Amino acid sequence: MYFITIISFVFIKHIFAQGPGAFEIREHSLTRPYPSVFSTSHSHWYLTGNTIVTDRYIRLTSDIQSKAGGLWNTIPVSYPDWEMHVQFKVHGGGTSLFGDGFVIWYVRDAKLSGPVFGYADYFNGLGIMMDTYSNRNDNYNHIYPYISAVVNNGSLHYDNGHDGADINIAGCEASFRGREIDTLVAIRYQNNHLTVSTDFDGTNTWTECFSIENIHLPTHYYFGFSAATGELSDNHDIISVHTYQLDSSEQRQKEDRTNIIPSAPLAKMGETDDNNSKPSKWSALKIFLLVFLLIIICLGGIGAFFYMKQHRYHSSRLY
Ligand SMILES: [Ca+2]
Repeated sequence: MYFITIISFVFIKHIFAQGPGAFEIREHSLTRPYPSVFSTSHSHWYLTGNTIVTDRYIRLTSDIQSKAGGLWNTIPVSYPDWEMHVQFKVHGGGTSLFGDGFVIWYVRDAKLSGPVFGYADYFNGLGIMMDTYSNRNDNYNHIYPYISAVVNNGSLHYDNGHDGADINIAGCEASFRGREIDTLVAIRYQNNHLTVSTDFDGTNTWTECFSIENIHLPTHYYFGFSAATGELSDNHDIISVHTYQLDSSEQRQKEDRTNIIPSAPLAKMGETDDNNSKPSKWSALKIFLLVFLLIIICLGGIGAFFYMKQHRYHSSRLY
């Protein structure tokens, strides 16, 4: 069994390993067997809250109500462009009610706790929200689990009651919960371009979830993970983390990126409908305009017909 595990890890790593311009950063990665020490000055990883470690997984929360936990890297990221592959597992006893999900963070302040999936609200940085439960009662046109991105400069409130819908900048439906096979998510940040991809089918191929340009993130933030349960619960397990430094342009290497304020100037907050639902909105508007145009043309045609008839009647009376 142990042998199979090692083989599978080598396989995963081999398949997803990056090209010649990328190399794995050991300090920002975490694989089995996990280090025997966490949360010490010698460790690159720090545990918060209810997180527990076994030989098979790092469990941010167990399938128990009102738990919260975190897993935080202690070494800031000094390179501007990176890609992170996370193998995780979200599962539990609930069949229709479960929650709430977990978040992959790239933030200024590590190890904090709070109401946003166990992390602090009004955070500085990037959150990739792996949300398994919709807290909203109002209309929304995608199903959960749902992956979304939030870029925050410390001024935005993440409203759990609305799944952060008003500040999400991109998202996709993502059926990652309760899978028997490995579930993986990849986050790539290069040249201010953020791409999130998934592999939930064990095919060893990435499927793009979303890709957005003009995302500004500084260096020297921290990677981390957090999860929380409330009335609903689930096991939120991190299995492995592989982080790669990517090729950066000369300009990006030279510039001081430590003071960049996290921002997504071109992203439209709140427009996180997935690709399947966006066209339906537009097509509804298009259909309305088309019907409106047809009615105008019909009315015009009918008007012209009666005008012509009337004109002919008057004309015929002249003879
Ligand atoms: Ca939610």
